[in-house]
Amino acid sequence: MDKLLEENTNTNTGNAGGPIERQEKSSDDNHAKNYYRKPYYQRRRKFYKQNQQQEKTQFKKLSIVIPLFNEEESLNPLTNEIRKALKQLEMGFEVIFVDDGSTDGSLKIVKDICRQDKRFKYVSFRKNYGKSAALQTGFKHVTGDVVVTMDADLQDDPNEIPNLLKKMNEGFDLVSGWKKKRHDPFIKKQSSKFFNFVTRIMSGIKLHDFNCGLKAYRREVTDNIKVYGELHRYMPVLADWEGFSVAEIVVTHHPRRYGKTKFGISRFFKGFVDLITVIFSTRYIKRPMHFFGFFGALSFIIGLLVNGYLTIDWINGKPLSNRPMLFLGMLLIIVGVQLFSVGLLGEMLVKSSLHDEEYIIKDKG
Ligand SMILES: Nc1nc2c(ncn2[C@@H]2O[C@H](COP(=O)(O)OP(=O)(O)O)[C@@H](O)[C@H]2O)c(=O)[nH]1
Ligand SMILES: [Mg+2]
Repeated sequence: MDKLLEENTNTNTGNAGGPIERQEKSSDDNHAKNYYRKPYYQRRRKFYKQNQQQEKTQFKKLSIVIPLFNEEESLNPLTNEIRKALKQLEMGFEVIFVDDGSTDGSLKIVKDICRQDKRFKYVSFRKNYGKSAALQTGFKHVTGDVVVTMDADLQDDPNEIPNLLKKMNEGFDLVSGWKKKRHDPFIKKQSSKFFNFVTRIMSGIKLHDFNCGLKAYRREVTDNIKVYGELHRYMPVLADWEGFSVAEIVVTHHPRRYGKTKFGISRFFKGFVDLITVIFSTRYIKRPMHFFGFFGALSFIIGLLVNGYLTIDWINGKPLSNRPMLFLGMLLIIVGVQLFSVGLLGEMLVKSSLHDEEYIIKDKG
């Protein structure tokens, strides 16, 4: 709060007392006196409120993308909660439901909602393609300049949306929710902790909760990031590595009210394979030689040293017939050469398929 206060005063240099003093003097003298009789914390609150108002205007339109799969009971309450939560937000919004081949009555309910309120839209897949596909398709249809994603199962709270946007106003490109107090089964909470720990270590990004459904993105982020497979878990990683700034805020999380979870342990482990994909595709896709070349050369050199040592022994008269190390040396040399060749091939592929538009340009003069 202090920071906000400071910023506000700074923007009004040349006006010794800051914006409030100027405003009071120019209006009513009595009012000004009363104003300064108010306790300091109340003045601060007014200051803060003014600041909030200013902050709200940074974005023009909000797009909410909601991927859903068999969530028929949750959809109507969710719609009402969103409407209620966004009333206080003085900006236009749209909601895009992405129905992913639901087999219950979800699609019908979504259609009804969209018919009654034109701010709600939907996209429906013929079959189930997965949450990442749904998000990617939702992102393609957004028209706002800020995009929020949330789950359809009422576990994410739409009242957190203004808080996400407030954090975005600080200049971040992606703000992720952190379900600090999480209402899910024990096994899920623990496996998720492990998943977050590994992702944190491997990606180097210091987030507590990578896989929170509730996230806010600048439109530029959703336009530029391709999410497929099960990569929706790694949106902050993908964004960070494309140079976007990422932050996290604590959000409330509710227990599941209706239906059941779609993410069991099996889907969870698929996520780890995806982590390797993410790391490789973001870090090394443009320079495969750095990965394959490094390990190839390392393996080749160790193999060469092992076999060199054996050769010296052989020259000194020790027979090689009972030296299993020989196989190790040969293996390391062969694997080394192969890895190196894969790196070279990769490098050739990158060179022949490089397009300018793959780099995200922030600004042009
Ligand atoms: N589009 C789409 N959404 C899905 C799929 N699986 C789950 N979801 C949605 O993703 C959100 C989170 O799923 P949920 O099962 O609650 O996962 P959990 O919160 O991790 O237990 C909910 O809105 C689901 O409807 C899917 O295959 N496709
Ligand atoms: Mg859920």
